[in-house]
Amino acid sequence: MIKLTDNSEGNFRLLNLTDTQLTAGEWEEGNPTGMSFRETTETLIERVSPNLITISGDLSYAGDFVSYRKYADYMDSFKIPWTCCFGNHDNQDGDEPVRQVVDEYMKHKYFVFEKCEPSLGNSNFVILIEKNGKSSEGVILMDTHDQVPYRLSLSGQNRAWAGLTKEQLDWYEKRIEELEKAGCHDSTVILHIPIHAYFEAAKAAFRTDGPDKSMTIEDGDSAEYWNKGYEDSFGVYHEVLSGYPEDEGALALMSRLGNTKNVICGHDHMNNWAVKFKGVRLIFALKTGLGSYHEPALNGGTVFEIDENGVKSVRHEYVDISKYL
Ligand SMILES: [Mn+2]
Repeated sequence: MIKLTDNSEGNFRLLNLTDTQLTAGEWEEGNPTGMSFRETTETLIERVSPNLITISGDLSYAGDFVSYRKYADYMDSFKIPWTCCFGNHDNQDGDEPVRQVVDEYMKHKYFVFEKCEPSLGNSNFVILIEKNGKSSEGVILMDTHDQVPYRLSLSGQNRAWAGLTKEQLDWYEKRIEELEKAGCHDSTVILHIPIHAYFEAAKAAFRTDGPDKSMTIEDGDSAEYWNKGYEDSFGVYHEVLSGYPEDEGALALMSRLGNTKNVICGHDHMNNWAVKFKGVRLIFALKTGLGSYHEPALNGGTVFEIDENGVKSVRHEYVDISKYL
């Protein structure tokens, strides 16, 4: 467990970025995709003054070492602790290229990371935030891998998006025990591919049976848009959910242990809804920059305000990058 200490008066702010998917060429001067990412990141850092920046996967594409190195040099230049979990694109060529990236990143002064048992994947670790002498928040990063073989489904596919394994859920349970022992009763899980409960949460909170392209950000902010009991949700649902097709049991475990109150994932670039479901707020991170497929209005980052007792609030911070379109 890594500890981050903050003794300032205000909140500890965690800024999450996601699905930047930058190639080496997009880091070149004048490239609009790279510039949209940099302007978004710099605007958010100035606006939010984060104490920690997390990236919920898909930084680049496996094997694009030039891009990964430029990324780390860039993030380190802000002199703010930063970290990431890996997404399906980071993992798409197996473990070896990801491990090379980790070794390179660990040479960077502000990169916060702890290697894990290799069978769990490449990014499973905990950051404990200590605020004014109190263990206030556990930030648990977990690796959701890439794809796994899956029985032939009706759609004719024999692969599915991967998710958390049984071994990772056992690991998670032990980490929660450690957090509780340290006096920390609030945690946030950061991963790339949504856990299965997102499917159930969408069914419960939305009136539509699937994505609603006509839904606006303002609709999401309005209590009337949501089903009864889900009025404090926000964000939009513009894309069919993609995750492991069966329940891995993650939400049941989180609910039973009662420590994790927030889960944030990336992966779907055009969903950024946040729905509190069975005691846990399930959040799709707001995408950062124009890398890969995107909806230009859905750009920015997600901010967690944290005090001595854990996460007080979560919001998306939108940044206008229409000039790069
Ligand atoms: Mn992605």
